[in-house]
Amino acid sequence: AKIAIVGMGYIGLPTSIVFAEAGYEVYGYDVNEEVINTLKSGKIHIKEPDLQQSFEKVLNSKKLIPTNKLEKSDVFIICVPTPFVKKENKKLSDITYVEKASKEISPYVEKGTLVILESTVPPMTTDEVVGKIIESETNLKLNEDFLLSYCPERVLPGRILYELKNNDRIIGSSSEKAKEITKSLYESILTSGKAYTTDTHTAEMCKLVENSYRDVNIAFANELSIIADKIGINVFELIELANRHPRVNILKPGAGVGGHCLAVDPWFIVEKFPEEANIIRTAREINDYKPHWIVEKIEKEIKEKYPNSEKEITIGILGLSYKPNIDDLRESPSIEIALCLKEKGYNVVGCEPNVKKEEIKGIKNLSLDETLEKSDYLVLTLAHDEFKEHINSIMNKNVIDAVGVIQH
Ligand code: SAJ
Repeated sequence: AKIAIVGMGYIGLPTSIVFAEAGYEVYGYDVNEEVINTLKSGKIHIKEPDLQQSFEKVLNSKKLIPTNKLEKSDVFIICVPTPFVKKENKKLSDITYVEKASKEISPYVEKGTLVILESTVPPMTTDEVVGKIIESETNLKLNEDFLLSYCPERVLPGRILYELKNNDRIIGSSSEKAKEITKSLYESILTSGKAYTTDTHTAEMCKLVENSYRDVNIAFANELSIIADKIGINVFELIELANRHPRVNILKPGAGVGGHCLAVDPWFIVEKFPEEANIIRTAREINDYKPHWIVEKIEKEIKEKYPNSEKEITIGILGLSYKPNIDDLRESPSIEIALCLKEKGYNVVGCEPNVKKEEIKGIKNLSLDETLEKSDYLVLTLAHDEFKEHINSIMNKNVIDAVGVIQH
């Protein structure tokens, strides 16, 4: 069968590779000509372990064909990004790319074509938006003429190829036939993972619920960290001890929650159900507040310690990415802390060993040694391996440990 994958990003490209490896004739489509030219020249444009090698194989065997022209295909898989727009303190989904992709494929959708949406979307987008667009562009009827499924991606960057083959997949559709075909399609790329089918709305919610579940649980830990600080006890010790109970498993508090998933997806539920999604919204607010709480705490400590020269001191932020040992800076709470302190007039330097750039968002990115030398005050925002290895030199300074690396 012929498969066209729409969007050659972090999800679309690896997905095309695994379908090509499974023997399908795969067309990797993107509107961005530069991306397609890079791929045609044999190079991938994203950073992910083992991807280049696997890509070369399927490109050379002509199983995967990068293209910026769509054509007829048995299956279309939409893997375009869903950005967000900030409104007040909320984040609203922007499904323009999903809508555009639906329009773009419509001229090639025929009787019997299967369309699969993988992008993260608010509930009631698959049939109600994608389905409707294709219906109105083609005069074909959803389920009677063409088929449509939702099959959200669930992979962790850094482990994409492994997780594409080994994570279970959830497939939602309003047609039994679509469920069946989509299931066998994904089963052909799964090794230990299994494919489960359900209705469309359950599958859409499933993706959002997974990330909201984690976000809510981290918010609980972050709330505890603020309460523990008021009492004057160590939250990491508190959680370690509470987790000794057989049915308690509290996650780790930190500098806040970053990345393009946990810090965004829960808002897609709140957006549709503002009256009902209270825990989900509050969790987002707590996690978004955490970096600001850390800023308030540093300010207070510095004012007490250096009453006359507070703005002359330099604060070093240890870790600028969004989680340990990665180079991804999206929605990073550490950057929020750095920028906030800078705006308040402090000298701020950063240390992000996973990003080889001299400056990150206007913050100087120094080596650990330089940061230790220059800073009067440190905020340990991430448990990067390099920081753990040098924890003794870090402890010699005034330091706020937001992630519990320093043993209690
Ligand atoms: N964090 C904490 N405390 C913890 C765990 C995490 O503060 O105990 C913070 C991290 O430092 C980071 C943020 O949460 O700032 C998110 O990190 P993460 O490792 O929890 O998740 P992501 O955003 O890298 O990837 C998530 C994954 N979802 C789940 O684990 C439910 C991944 O499987 C999804 O595919 C991905 O979102 C996605 O694309 O949606």
